[in-house]
Amino acid sequence: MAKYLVTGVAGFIGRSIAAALLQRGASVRGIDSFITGKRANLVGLEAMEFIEGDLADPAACARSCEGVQIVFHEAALASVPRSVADPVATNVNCVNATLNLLVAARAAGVRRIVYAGSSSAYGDTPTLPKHEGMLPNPISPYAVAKLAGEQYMRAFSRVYGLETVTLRYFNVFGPHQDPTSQYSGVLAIFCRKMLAGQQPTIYGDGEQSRDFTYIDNVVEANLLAASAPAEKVSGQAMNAATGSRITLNDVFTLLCELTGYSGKPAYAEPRKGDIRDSLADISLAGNLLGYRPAIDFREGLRRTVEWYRAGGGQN
Ligand code: UD2
Repeated sequence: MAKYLVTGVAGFIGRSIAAALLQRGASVRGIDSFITGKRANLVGLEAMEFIEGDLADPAACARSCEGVQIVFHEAALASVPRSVADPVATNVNCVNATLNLLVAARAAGVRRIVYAGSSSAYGDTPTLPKHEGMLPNPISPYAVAKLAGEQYMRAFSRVYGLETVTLRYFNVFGPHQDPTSQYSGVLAIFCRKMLAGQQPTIYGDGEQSRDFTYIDNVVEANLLAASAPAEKVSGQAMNAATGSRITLNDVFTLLCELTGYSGKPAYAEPRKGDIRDSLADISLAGNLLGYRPAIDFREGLRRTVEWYRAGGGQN
């Protein structure tokens, strides 16, 4: 059976992919630098070989790719506002790291890399839903960096014949997502705060919308992308999403129901680099991978709230 590498394995998406692979009896190696990953996320992954290392270091990339057939590249410095505050750090950890990994993967004879792209590539174009035929229009340093990684994937597929597949994730959420950083995803922050009876802050008027995607759907998309025929998928980028959207104000109302929070949200200035509306057309991943999101937003949110209520995400 193939050997897999998961980068960013101490992040919530990486750890979820690694857990699914281990469950299927696969041989898995993971790498993380703990810049944003959490050691607590490695609990349950003891069967995995773990390397503590940074992909900005080419030697760490070479070591992690040795003997590997398939890579899931989840490592990144996520967050639009973090990139606005420090665009160079985002570039180092998203662009340089991705290029180093590609070079090492090619040298090691890796067959395929499945790359964590981002819906931020579409930017603030008013057309909804967003489909892969649209011109990218990144408006934050983070979006530029994730898109650059995607373009490198495409180029390595064309030029070197390394199989690459980009999944453009749309606002992934679920158990194991860190709720403690100012740069955390909004649902993780809101779940933690509202369960603790604390007031969440909505940036802007709350009428911005997102196609929030439950983690299990994204894990499934990755497993499908790893095994789909190369002639169909190599060099391609496709949306990995739910295919429906909800405003932050409606998320807040739903979370009041699920958490028992009875206060009002605070409203603050909109964030720089934020986009207004996001909704994916998921037909390409449906056609090329057979991807269908099995868990809808409401069920995903219910499971997520239960995970935080049970004490998840405290460390
Ligand atoms: C972007 C990408 C997403 C992923 C992510 C990684 C888009 C549409 N999505 O997510 O696919 O790559 O970056 O970080 O580009 N907000 C509040 N209060 C808070 C926190 C956030 O109101 O306490 C708002 C925020 O201003 C935004 C929305 O919630 O309008 C979602 O923010 P986010 O940081 O969870 O994710 P986003 O959309 O920047």
